Amino acid sequence: MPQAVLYDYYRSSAAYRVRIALNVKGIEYESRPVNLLESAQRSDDYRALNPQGFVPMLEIDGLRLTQSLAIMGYLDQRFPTRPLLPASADARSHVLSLALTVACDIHPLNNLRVLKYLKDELGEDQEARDSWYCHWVSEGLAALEALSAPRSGSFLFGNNATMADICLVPQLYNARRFNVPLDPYPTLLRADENAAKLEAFEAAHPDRQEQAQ
Ligand SMILES: N[C@@H](CCC(=O)N[C@@H](CS)C(=O)NCC(=O)O)C(=O)O
Repeated sequence: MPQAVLYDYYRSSAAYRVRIALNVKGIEYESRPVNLLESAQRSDDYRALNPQGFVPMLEIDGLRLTQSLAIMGYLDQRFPTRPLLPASADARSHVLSLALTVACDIHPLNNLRVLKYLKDELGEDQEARDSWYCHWVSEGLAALEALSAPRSGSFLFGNNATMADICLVPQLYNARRFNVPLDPYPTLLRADENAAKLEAFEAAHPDRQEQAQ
């Protein structure tokens, strides 16, 4: 097994994705906390490693990998057992489109730096910021529900957890923190409930991380 170091923050949903993927692959790793609330991601030391100033970043195989979906793609190719994506071109494209709906269309609008900009630069109050969050997350989750429902099973695609569920679970964790109503999304809730029964997902939960203690 390779030595792996994850630059991590327990409540970062992008880092949470990578924790799940590492667990699915059975890769032990050292979690190296980057405290986002203290802006450690913007420190010169961290930016020297990752100029974008984001977590997650994974050091593995002598490489320094960034972007959670690219990291998961690397892990999937390098450790093909327990695949994160289906084999057929059709199913693979479908699962990736679900994962990207979360990672590209929902998550970036609600990132810490965006919420901070609304507050610090545009002077938006808590109510306006919560409304922004709720609007974009709800719109995105509604799209994800509609896209995933026809081919869903216990999980977003069929009966095995995939990269789509790995993106979904952290996003729902985040949505609950902001009290976004989730009842309109039965497919998403079913997948989330089934994923919570899997050790790989459970062990990656923010509450289970040392930083949460
Ligand atoms: N597209 C990136 C997003 C990474 C990202 O947005 N990370 C957030 C935490 S979830 C972050 O580091 N934010 C720092 C900031 O907003 O200043 C990925 O999937 O890895």
